[in-house]
Amino acid sequence: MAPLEVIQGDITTLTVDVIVNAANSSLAGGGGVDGAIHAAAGPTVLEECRGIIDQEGSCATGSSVVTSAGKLPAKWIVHTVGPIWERHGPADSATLLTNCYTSSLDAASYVGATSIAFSAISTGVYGFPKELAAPIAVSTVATWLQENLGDTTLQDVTLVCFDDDNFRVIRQAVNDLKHRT
Ligand code: AR6
Repeated sequence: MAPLEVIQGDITTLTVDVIVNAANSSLAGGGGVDGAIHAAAGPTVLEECRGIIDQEGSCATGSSVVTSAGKLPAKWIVHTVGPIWERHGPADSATLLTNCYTSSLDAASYVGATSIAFSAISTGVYGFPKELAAPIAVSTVATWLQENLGDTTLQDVTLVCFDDDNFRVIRQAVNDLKHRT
């Protein structure tokens, strides 16, 4: 199984094939990690996002699209649209967050990426409780890797935590998974 690593830091600085952005359904840019990624990547990425929206319409929650990464050290950005906790509620939010991780891994694998780094989707402005999002992120990635072993280019998956709380709960979720398997 590909190693699953947890680090604390700024996802825009990472030299990996794919970074995963916590986007919105109109791919219009925004605050949080989305704002940081677009600021560092430069205007070409936003232009690509506009082209995708013009062609395909707005992105469904849980889905992911790929663009180039502009001035970032990464090769591609996967933009995924996380659930809004207050709007979708606990059960649908859990399913939709699972879909975000799965569709991002599918997209990264499709373009032939060998490494991918995730931001903690929906755990900022979108209000998904971090302690509930962490085990979903970890178990979804672990399950996807098990199911796609031998069939994917992906070798390294990193969960990037910006804040201390996510770093704590995501490391805890990885430890819990290790003790269960
Ligand atoms: N590197 C890694 N993680 C980061 C960084 C960074 N540079 N900056 C923030 N985070 P959020 P959401 C973490 O709000 O909840 C945007 O406006 C942060 O600590 O960025 O999915 C979009 O346009 C948090 O844990 O994304 C959407 O409208 C995590 O990123 C909306 O916010 C996600 O927080 C999406 O909300």
